[in-house]
Amino acid sequence: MRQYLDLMDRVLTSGTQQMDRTGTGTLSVFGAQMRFDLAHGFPVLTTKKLHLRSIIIELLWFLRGDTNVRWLQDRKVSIWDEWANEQGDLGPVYGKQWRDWQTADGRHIDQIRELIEQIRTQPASRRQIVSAWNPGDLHAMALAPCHCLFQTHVANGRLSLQLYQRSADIFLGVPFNIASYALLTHMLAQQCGLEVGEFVWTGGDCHLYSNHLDQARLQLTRDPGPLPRLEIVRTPPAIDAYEYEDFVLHDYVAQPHIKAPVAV
Ligand code: THF
Repeated sequence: MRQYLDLMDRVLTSGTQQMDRTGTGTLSVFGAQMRFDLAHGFPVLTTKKLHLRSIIIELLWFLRGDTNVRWLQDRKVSIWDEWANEQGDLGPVYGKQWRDWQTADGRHIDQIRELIEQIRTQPASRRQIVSAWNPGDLHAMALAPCHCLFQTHVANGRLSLQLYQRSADIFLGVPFNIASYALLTHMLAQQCGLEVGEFVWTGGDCHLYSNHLDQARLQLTRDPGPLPRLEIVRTPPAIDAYEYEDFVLHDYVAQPHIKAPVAV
């Protein structure tokens, strides 16, 4: 995860000061890319302990097509609470767009089901895309999608995935987002009978919030360790049939957690 620390260092040393939507203030650079070969280990931070349980549960929640935080709260995951209304709703965010995108002429599109179908039947297709960025629905979302589009690619029996993240909270969110999409790549590959290839992360506005700078400097004093290995202990019958217990991370050794406040 040296690449992650390099990006963090680049934002700290060459970022420009910006006032952002949340009023916190950031240092920001535009445009960055990181590549992780998933065959070489699972890309989770070792320079700060990550709460992988929240990441797994959140991804299962997206794949359920769920956009209400109750299911997360029942499983003690609170990372979406700040944005929900009194009923727990977030509006038509990721889960809705992934599993039930509604068109103007009244059709419902399950992008994840169609993606898997396409990977299985047309692996050379260059249209393996899932978009959470639905301009007609943005006004009704509690938060516009940060990780807004991904594309998959099959070569030599390996499935790779590239994410475009328009807005990247480098200290808090990005470690979650990398682990989440790496996990999704493993699940899609398993469902399609493929090995995992690369996860490519592409960021738009990459920023460090002004109240994360000391934490970032502390993290930069630490050296990354070896990556853990992800095992999925069974092959569930469908992409939305995975359970938390199906995932086992072997040899995850990380340095102590570093606390930071989330900008809402
Ligand atoms: N808003 C902001 N400002 N940053 C984000 O990363 C972000 N997201 C999602 C939506 N809005 C965002 C929410 N994802 C944490 C992690 C991810 C989140 C929100 C919060 C967080 O507080 N992490 C702590 C505690 C972890 C835990 O409770 O399990 C951490 O130290 O990692 C990015 O998609």
